[in-house]
Amino acid sequence: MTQPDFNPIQFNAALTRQWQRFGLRDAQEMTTIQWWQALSGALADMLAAQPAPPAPTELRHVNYLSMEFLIGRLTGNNLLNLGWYDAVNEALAAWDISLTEVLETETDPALGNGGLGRLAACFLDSMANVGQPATGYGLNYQYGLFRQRFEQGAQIEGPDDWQRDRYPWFNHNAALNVRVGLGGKVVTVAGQPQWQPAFELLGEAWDLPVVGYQNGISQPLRLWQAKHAQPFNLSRFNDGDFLRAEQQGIDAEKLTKVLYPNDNHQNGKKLRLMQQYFQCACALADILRRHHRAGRSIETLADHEVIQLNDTHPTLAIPELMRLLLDEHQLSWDRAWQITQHTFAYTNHTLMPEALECWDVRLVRSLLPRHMMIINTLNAQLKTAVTARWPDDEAKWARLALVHNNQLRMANLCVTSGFAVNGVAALHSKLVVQDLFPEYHQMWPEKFHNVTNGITPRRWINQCNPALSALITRTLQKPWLNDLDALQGLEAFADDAAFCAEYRAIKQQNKVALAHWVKQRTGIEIDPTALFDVQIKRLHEYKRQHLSLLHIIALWQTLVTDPQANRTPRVVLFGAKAAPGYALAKNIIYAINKVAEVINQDPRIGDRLKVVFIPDYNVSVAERLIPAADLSEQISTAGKEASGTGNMKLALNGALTIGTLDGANVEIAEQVGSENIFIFGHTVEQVVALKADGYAPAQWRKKDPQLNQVLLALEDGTFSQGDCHAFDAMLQSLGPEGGDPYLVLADFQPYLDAQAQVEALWSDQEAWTRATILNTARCGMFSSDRAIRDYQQRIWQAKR
Ligand code: DL6
Repeated sequence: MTQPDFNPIQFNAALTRQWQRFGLRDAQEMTTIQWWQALSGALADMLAAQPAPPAPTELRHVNYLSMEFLIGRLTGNNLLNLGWYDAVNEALAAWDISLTEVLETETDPALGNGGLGRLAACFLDSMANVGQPATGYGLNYQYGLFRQRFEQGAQIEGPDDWQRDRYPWFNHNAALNVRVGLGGKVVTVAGQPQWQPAFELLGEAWDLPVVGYQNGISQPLRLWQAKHAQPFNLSRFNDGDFLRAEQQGIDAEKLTKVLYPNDNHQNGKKLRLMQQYFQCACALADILRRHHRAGRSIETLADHEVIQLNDTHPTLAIPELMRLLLDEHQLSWDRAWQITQHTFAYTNHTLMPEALECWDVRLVRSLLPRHMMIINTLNAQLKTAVTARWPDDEAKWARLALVHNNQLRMANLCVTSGFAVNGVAALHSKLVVQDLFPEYHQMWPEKFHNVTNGITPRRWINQCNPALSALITRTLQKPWLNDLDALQGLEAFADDAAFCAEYRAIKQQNKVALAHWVKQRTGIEIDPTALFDVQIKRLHEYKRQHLSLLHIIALWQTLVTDPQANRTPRVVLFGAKAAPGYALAKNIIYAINKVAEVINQDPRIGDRLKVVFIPDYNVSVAERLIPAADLSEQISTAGKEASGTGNMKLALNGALTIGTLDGANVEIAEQVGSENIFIFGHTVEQVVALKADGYAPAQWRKKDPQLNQVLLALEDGTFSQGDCHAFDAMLQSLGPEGGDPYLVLADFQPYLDAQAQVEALWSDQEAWTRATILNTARCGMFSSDRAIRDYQQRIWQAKR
């Protein structure tokens, strides 16, 4: 099916209804923000009225459960996917309104922390695009990820009240309300356990449309919002206890108020567990409702529905489905277990021990007593299987148990209960098997898969880099946004002087545009002819933003001591938020900002080196930085980054990667060719060996005078007005006390050598441009359409 054409009459009518709702007499009276509200509301209405194409019945419906969906701005993206961008641009021009300006006023829904949430958004886009029937299930957080600003270099967090004004893309359908119980006890009724919750909440469904690329498909991202189940506790109200009656409602609404701002770290808060269960219970109720509405028996659930768990955060959907099948549908244990096992699939997104979720059993039991009973039975069942296979091996059971030392291990529950487990890049999937679940792999080898992540080319090149997109379309003369492998056709132009000149000119325009924006946003002037060196991702020690900082200081010291040094002018741009409770990460941000202050004001340096930390990094900021980047920093310690997806976005847009053999960098290197990427550093095996030999960072410092000089400058107050303790947290982690767990010092010299290779290639602009074109041409496999097809073939639609 194709997307219906834009209908200007319908659009005008829908738009008129919008400005009339604002109480205005004419469209001309709208402010720019009102234009965005009205335009988005009108488009949402038009979409809702569009007939849905019939869903392919042979495909299982994918229910994508994720606590995070980092969707970014919707209006421009939806206009492009609908194919209505130009027509709306013209329609608005008739009112003398600039569509670009209107789109700039849009809030950026930050309902996620980073990679995991953004991946979920890319996957929804691709499922709509390839015609995979799907519903995304998440939470409608009233406050998204905190807003970040810097005060004297330090990160300060503020609330992100993103839907203070009505969010026009939401469609609320009260008919989808769900009741969710919590707490209470389990009683026996007619010999069967029955849960009597202590209280109930209401789940309201707030849908956002996910629009396929010009194919007429729109599927929901259904975000649940908690409300009190009754407006008041009427008996208390009648007793005159008005405030306490109101309180009941206020507490319920707390549940979906905020997104927990942690990435790769779990902090075990009760409210978070309540959020997780609330999301799962709402989603499960909705899935079963849809299944029954289609006139299907509960027995056939797994034939029609698959539930993909985006990491372990929605694990409670497993015991919830078991509870529904056992207690509400009276299925036998064995049948309920069989259906459950055929329904769930689990994606692992991290190997970091601190991110592997475990919950205190007492807490789980107090909130979900029936679920805990079910989990205990599953644990006993698993113990029988494990002890049959490894008799008398207590250590094995200690690793494999679902419940151990009063801790409920969510990943173990996911692997045991689902039909598939996957990692998110080839290396990561290998380590998932090797380091995380070797015994489970021995028990059920057929469950384990790799699906390398991907990114949607609709947002990550077509929307964010329209000039490059247009050049590609003109050059290839065939559709490529739905078939990213077609980019290979660009290889033939890598030596075509006219094409190279155009490609380079587009990068240059994007850099000039970014430089203007950086000046507006930070007051810092940057030279658009310098090499733009970009590191954008969450702030985490394993991602090693501080390794880049050490390189910056080394560069500055070289330029100061040898003003004639022939070094490439460079602008280093960072974008990153640190979890508010992660003191060390915040100290790294502080250190970067303080170093930047000194370097940017050093008259000896001028434009040869500038450092900019862009505040409040989010999807929209990424859309500006990525098309303008020359160098993409992907420098995590090998074995720590599950995949990365920023690496794919940057390579697709013609930035060359400097990176370790980690996550999807490995596959990027295979695709683009070793001569078009700068790989450095210790490999996974070397990291393991170094640590086994008793890695001592002090020795690395001692044998490397340049490294010592760099660290001394951080220690002696050079960058902190004489304060020798300003960067203690970061420096201690790199020294004997902290033990440098991410091998920053061991990778320092290899990183500097790789940076020297970057400069050498940069000095030959033709060779550089050729390499960047080959990166674009060879990134086809990183389309999330390919990732979704892999999920379909290997997991969701695989023969059972
Ligand atoms: O798979 C998406 C994304 C990967 O690209 C990153 O490498 C990985 O760090 C990230 N993982 C998380 C983990 N959060 N939890 N749990 O965000 O997933």
